[in-house]
Amino acid sequence: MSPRTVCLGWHWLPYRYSRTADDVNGAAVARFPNSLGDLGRRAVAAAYGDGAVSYEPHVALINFYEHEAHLGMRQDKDERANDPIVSLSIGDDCIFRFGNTDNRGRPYTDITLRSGDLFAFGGPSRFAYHGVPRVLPNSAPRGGRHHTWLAQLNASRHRAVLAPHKPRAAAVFTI
Ligand SMILES: O=C(O)CCC(=O)C(=O)O
Repeated sequence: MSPRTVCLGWHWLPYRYSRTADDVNGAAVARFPNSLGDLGRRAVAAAYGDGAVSYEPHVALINFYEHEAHLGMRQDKDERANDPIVSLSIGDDCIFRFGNTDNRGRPYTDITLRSGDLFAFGGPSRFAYHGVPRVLPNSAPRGGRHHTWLAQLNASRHRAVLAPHKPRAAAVFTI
């Protein structure tokens, strides 16, 4: 079972973004809130230093995972910017699999993300394959896992040069 996704700012369809939810009901996408942009900037500044204050995310993908939901290994390549991704977890713990930039398999690192954890990844790790093999049911009081994924869409069209080695560790911290 896949997570259910709602987008803010831009709607993500596999392989592209649009301003309307074309594969759902054609409705205009809800505004991306400034507060999430601020949170993303603080996260990127904490992970990468002061140079990150120009971070300007434009889209949030909010995933809701039922207990059985999982997300296969993927690379986030549909943005036009190579700026970091910021992930915020609320609710049940999950196993987040953070892989390499070459393929869906090993080497990867399994990290337990808990409610309130922020995870930022950019630089040589920006195009690392990643996924959620499982949620740990009932590890939070209300069940299920909400997850918000922030990305910057509008910088240049250049892709990051992918590092041929295992990505450097990204930052995980709790708010
Ligand atoms: O839910 C997560 O922690 C990962 C979400 C994700 O990788 C995505 O939406 O592309």
